[in-house]
Amino acid sequence: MCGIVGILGHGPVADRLLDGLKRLEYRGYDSSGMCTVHDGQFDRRRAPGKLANLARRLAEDPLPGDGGIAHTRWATHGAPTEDNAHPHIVGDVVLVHNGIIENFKPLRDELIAEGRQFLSQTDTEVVAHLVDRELSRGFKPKEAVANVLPRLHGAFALGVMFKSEPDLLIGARLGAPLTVGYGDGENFIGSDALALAPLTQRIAYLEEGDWAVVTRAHVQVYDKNNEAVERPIVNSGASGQLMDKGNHRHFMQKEIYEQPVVVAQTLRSYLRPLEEQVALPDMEFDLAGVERVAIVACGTAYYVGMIGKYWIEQLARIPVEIDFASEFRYRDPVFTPNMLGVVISQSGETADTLAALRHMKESGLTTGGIINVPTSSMAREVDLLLPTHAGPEIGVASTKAFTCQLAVMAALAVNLARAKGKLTAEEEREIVHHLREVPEAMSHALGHDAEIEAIAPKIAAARDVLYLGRGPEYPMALEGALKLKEISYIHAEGYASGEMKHGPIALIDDSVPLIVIAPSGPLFDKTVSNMQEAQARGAQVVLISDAEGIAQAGENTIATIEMPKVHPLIAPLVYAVPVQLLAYHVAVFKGTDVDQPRNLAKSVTVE
Ligand code: HGA
Repeated sequence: MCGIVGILGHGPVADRLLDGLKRLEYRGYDSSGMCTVHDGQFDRRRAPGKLANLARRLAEDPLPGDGGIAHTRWATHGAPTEDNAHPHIVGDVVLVHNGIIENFKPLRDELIAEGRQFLSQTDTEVVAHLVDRELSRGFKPKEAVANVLPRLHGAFALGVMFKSEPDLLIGARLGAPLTVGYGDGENFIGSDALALAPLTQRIAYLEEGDWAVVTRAHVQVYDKNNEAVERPIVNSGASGQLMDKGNHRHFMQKEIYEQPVVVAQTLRSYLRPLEEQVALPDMEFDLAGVERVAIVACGTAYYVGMIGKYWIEQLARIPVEIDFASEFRYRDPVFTPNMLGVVISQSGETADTLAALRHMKESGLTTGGIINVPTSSMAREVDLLLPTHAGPEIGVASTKAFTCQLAVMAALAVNLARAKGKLTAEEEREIVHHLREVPEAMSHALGHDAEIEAIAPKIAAARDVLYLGRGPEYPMALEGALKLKEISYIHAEGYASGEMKHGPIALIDDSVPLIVIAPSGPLFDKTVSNMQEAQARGAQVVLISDAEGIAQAGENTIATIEMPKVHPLIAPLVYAVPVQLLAYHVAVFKGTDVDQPRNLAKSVTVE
């Protein structure tokens, strides 16, 4: 979600700022802007919509200056118009912001009462006014920012520059990520290391409450108490190449196709082939003592948590509760002794999940995190980091991060089961064997791409689509519905197949496609009965199953998608592939913006 880049450079910076914004594009945004400081002036270009609009404006009216800040905005306060786009200029101050200033209303009222005029509907503009007010009270830029930061409630990453001090760039973070990049006589700030990759590999990650005073020659970081602190400068290892789609039409398609490789990569770090065991990174606590697990996540990652509940309860016999991160704190959950808190997040920055993690830590829970970005806030704050190795995920709709999270969740479930004495060595060997089959089974599933593409037009015409599944395939049904909603804008719902007759069956007629996810196995017959109840009422069924299941129940469907026969434990990883491909092809058929669907952001850094 939204991105910040700031450069104090030698020579013009507009092209490099634009390149940095392109690298942050994957996060989702709905307007963008850039401002440089030169010859004692601010010079700004902003544009609603895609970065191409800003690029066009810059081409028509180039932006000189060797220092500046730039921003992609995902609107939270005020429509995505040019006036609301960042950077915001007030007097001597220009500012970009990611996050939400929760107390902006009283601050705005206070400033308006003093006669200040606002030019946007954003919460952000109050910050620019507050800093400007400190300047007009005689404070120097650095003191002005230091005075303002404690007044801001909520979450923010900020970049601030000053007309009167062109060699000064101040960055600050609280609840939203920000990094400082160290160059050769140039320095930078950016939302992540990817944004800065072509500029520098030398990165310092700001900690919560930190702010950094950056000049071309020097960087000084202060903590939330305004004490000067050192933050380690690390080699980011981020590629300077612009992410490319290879031979694929969209990043989402590329990422769906990468799954056999990245899931294998992820599993490799959790499987010990010689011992035929599943292992976790070293940890300072004993999983044998875990008596309850609380899983917290949002969106697609939440469905990983739901599948994790099936696996952990079944294998380790430990009760698991699962919450949407945005609900977790507010329902005032009951924590019991020896509870393990687990967060799941691709970016490791999702604001709700991060807040939930902190709540668990403050409540004394030991925490683990299944996270894709190892340098993220969550990765740094959990007691036990369980990394996924999906590589950067650019498509806004999560695909490969989802299946890698499932792979890690399986490893966690098996480790808990072993620690609790619920799994024999033989049983674990068998699970290792099945987990090692996943990449090949996923490749097999990808082999059905053309058939799935051929089904897409039948789904694309629908107004509503239902997905059904039972057991761990129920969360898969939810995930299928979410994928379709996200990228094709078709209303879709996932249901536990047995729940159909308790309500949604009323929706069924021959205009509502029903996608049934039903590998053959212990739950198959029951799911098929539910499917047939719907067929009796005209439902147009697409059955996703294996050869055995299709032979048994594939009649009277509008299409079947055949998956390899796999062990129930790994079925969610394999069945994710057709579910993703179906959503993808429907979206392509409809001509939507697959990689950056409307209104969505990749890493949701506001609560
Ligand atoms: N709240 C601010 C910034 C939102 C954001 O993080 N954008 O990416 C606004 O609405 O402008």
